[in-house]
Amino acid sequence: MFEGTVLKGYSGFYYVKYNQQIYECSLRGKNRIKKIKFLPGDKVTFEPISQEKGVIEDLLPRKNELIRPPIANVEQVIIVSSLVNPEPDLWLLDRLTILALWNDIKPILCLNKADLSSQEKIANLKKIYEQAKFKVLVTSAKKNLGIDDLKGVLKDQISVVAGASGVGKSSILNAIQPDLRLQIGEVSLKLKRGKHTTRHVELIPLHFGGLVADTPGFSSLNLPEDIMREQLSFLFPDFDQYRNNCKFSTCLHKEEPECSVREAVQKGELAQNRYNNYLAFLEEVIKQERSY
Ligand SMILES: Nc1nc2c(ncn2[C@@H]2O[C@H](COP(=O)(O)OP(=O)(O)O)[C@@H](O)[C@H]2O)c(=O)[nH]1
Ligand SMILES: [Mg+2]
Ligand SMILES: [Zn+2]
Repeated sequence: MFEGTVLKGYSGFYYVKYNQQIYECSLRGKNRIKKIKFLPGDKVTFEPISQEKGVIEDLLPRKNELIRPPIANVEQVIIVSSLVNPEPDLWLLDRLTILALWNDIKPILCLNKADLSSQEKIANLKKIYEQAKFKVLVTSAKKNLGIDDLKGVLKDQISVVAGASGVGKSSILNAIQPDLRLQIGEVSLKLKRGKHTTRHVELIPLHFGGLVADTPGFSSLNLPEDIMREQLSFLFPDFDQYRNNCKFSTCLHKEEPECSVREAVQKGELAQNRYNNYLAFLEEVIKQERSY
């Protein structure tokens, strides 16, 4: 019996990676009967029946499970934003960091198209997000800058690449591994129209070790359903050093007196855009709580 990782499911088969080999696996009757759905990223035990075929035996426990894209055991999400064309969407960026942290996934920021950006802009964004304790990479897929750093981050991990359309997600992955030949510059009309096409999700093995999924982004950008208003600010790691100094332990950092977070924003110690997004998300969380 081998232990492998599911890369994708496709017309009734699952493709399971074990060492450098990929096995086309079918399911045992019991798994079919129980209607177990295996996801890319799942660890499974399987019985090889030839050099390239096998039968899946059991699903091993999942560390986490993303719904959109449907992938299990994701360790980190590479949140890609371009510095220019399109301009950084900090609302989306902050939202993706929240979704990642809530699912116990490490967010890593990748600021791409550095070849088109001023140094000030890069330094400014780096400062804001490093203060929030995120690792920030600066890349140019076009000029092959920062690609080795990104390889170092992806090595031996299960990663998902997320971010708006056109920021360079596929270009970056092609720069990392040219034989991937992912399509560049495509804007999916179907997705734009909001049709619920089940998009094919797969984990791609990297030559240097590690698996990565190129996705159109987290297509469902709803905030986590089960999050409570008091929990939100804990998903803003840059607030950590201030939060404990607020007068009220229940402070939501909104209108309460002697709020240390708000004071830090006023003094310019915390980024205004982070705080604005926090307030916007807080409103949403409160509305969501009420609807239950
Ligand atoms: N100047 C510049 N253009 C880039 C860079 N990375 C990607 N692009 C361009 O941005 C567009 C969108 O790239 P793509 O990889 O398809 O973005 P995706 O939608 O996030 O996968 C394409 O025209 C790319 O050639 C970069 O580092 N610098
Ligand atoms: Mg793409
Ligand atoms: Zn406060």
